[in-house]
Amino acid sequence: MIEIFGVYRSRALRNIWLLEEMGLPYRVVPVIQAFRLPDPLPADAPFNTRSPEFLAMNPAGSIPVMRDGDVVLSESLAINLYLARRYGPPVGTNDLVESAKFAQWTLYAATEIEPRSIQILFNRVQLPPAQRDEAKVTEAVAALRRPFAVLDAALAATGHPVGGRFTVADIALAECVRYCLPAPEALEGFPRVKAWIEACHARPAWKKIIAEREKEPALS
Ligand SMILES: N[C@@H](CCC(=O)N[C@@H](CS)C(=O)NCC(=O)O)C(=O)O
Repeated sequence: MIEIFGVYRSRALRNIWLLEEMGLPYRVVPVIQAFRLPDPLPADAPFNTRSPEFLAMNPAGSIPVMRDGDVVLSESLAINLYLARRYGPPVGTNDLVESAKFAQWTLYAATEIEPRSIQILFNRVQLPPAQRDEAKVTEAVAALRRPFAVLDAALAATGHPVGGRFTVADIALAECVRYCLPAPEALEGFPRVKAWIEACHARPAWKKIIAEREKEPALS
């Protein structure tokens, strides 16, 4: 069975979402972020991103990690591209060109959207109020206008970025766009992006994993 090492309140959510959408059997092995523990190092600390056993799988010390038989991978988006190619349609693909398009949109999400949208998440939600900087939100909203215009145009034909159906590309983009939702103004002027992210979050697989996520203690 495919194993995802991580927690729902992390980028492991991208992998869990994909596995649910693909209907593949999997289990989540809880590995918590070290920064959430007072002391991650003692032998009796919960399994965390500084545990020697975890560092042996991913020396970078970050979740998620995936194990599928002999294949061990880190980097959430690389894991999803692997699963999409390995297990195929309809959420993945066996086709080389479609695979390349999945990679194109995944890299666009990771490089053009996530670095900005995560600033919104940090500065509107995750940082302690005294450390939040609203100027960083304003800057991120402005910087997202170009990538959101690109995505809005790409959604015009079929409502999806690739293949006219829900795929791994939707997951990569939706998980990076989600971080900007605490600033609704970021989506003003991009009606297709707004309708698309709402449709992504109306999917049964999403609702199921979010219910699991809610059971975990919130990040503070
Ligand atoms: N680019 C990596 C980022 C992984 C990452 O930053 N993971 C965070 C949780 S979302 C983490 O493990 N932080 C814990 C730590 O740094 O100790 C990916 O997409 O997998």
